[in-house]
Amino acid sequence: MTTFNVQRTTNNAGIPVESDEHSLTIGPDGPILLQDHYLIEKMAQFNRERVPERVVHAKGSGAYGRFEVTNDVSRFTKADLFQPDRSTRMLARFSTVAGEQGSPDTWRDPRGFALKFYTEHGNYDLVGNNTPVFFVRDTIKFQDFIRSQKRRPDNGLRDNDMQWDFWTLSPESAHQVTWLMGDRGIPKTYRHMNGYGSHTFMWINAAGEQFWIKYHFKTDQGIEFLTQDEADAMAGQNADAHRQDLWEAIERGDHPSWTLYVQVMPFAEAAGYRFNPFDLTKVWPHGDYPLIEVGRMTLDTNPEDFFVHIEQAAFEPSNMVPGIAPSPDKMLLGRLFSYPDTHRYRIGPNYAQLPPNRPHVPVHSYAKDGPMRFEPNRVGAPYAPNSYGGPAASPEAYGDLAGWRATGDMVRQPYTPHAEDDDFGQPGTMVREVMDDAARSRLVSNVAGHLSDGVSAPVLERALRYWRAIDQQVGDRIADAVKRA
Ligand code: HDE
Repeated sequence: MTTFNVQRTTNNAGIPVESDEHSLTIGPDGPILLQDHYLIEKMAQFNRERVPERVVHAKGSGAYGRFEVTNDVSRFTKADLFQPDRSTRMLARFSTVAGEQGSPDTWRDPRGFALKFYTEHGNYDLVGNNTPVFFVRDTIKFQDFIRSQKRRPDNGLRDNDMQWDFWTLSPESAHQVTWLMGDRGIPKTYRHMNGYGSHTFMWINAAGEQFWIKYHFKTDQGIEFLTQDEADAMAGQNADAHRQDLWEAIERGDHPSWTLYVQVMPFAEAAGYRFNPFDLTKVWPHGDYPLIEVGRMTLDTNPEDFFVHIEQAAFEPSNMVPGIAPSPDKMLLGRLFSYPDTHRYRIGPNYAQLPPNRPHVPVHSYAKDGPMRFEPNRVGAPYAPNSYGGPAASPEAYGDLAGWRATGDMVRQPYTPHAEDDDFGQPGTMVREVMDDAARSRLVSNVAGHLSDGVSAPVLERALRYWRAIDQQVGDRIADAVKRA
């Protein structure tokens, strides 16, 4: 019997292969034979190596880690992962939004901050960004917004005119655009940015009481950013700078961490609050709802295989566990459908069985069959209810209240107005009170640079009005800078 002291190549069926280097031919110079099934397997497999890239957030990086509770918030939620002393394994993926797989990590863009917690009650996915707000407040505008950020159909180029055209025709974008054009629009690395759940969510405690909450993950590495010039230079030098930074930090044992805080609004206060607390273009002032510490997330393990664990990772805001529920945010409600749908298309209907997506608790689902299914359906009978010991639902895990009360006619309308709903108030405050002089000057220069590059006269005029509505002075300075450019 032969004993091997090195591992031997096999084909995908585990059969030893004859050669890694030579195709099967008639004589050394003759034609290649169809019966070289190993060669054919290699070529066919290669042709199928790519799955479609994510339509947004295509370029990303990720790692596994843990989430540890440091403060007792059980009075607000019964969610398993937030109970005192719990430690839960998790996966994080950070990304840019508009760029493709190979695009530079340092393009100005929001960054995705997608988290999957493998809790005792199944997977909890919190699919946020590094900003607490978003460009639009109704799901039906998202596809148009993204098309204005992506490439033109005719020449395949990105186009500042499309971006400003959409933004200035959608004034609800002002808060997110101000954020994007400021220092936070290009983090120094993925480790040096905060993460936000962005939407308002509902928490439910063991007594069935409901709360509205917002998540804030504050980086323990400190917030740092790149200037436009630094980012432009880095895009040429190392398009994967952020991917490399995250990987190398974890490899050398410098595990990045974030402290999680929540803002909590008592359920009944939402109705009378001065602006709509479910509007994704608004933040809740910390003076009204202070940050309450919850725990710490630490990334400690790089993926063994980037494609398997990061490319095939499927985050879905609809993965909520008992103790956590949606709010009436129209963006969140749309996302509950969109993500599982994109996963079925991108990586197949059985995506939940893939290593990064499968829960760490047993699955007793009646779902069965479909392409690439590899877990047997083990529920006794393929239907419910059944008399053969199949699993039964757990209404007690959720309590009587499924959500909130809603009545009214079927309409297509904006949210009911609140006293302070205006689109320019919060970005104005950000420009005047959060930014210092230097940050304001960088904002002016970033916006002027963008507006001086391919924006048509009518769109430019609207953009200057938009900035003057955010802040008259900043708007005037942008107008001057554009004139000088
Ligand atoms: Fe996403 N978004 N999104 N998004 N999003 C996707 O799902 C979508 C929104 C976010 O690392 C897609 O798996 C709609 C807000 C992250 O794998 C897609 C709306 C926030 C990621 C999708 C939004 C996000 C995605 C594309 C409007 C922050 C990357 C691939 C209601 C709170 C996740 C995929 C990862 C990815 C749809 C708006 C964050 C198409 C319809 C707001 C971090 O399903």
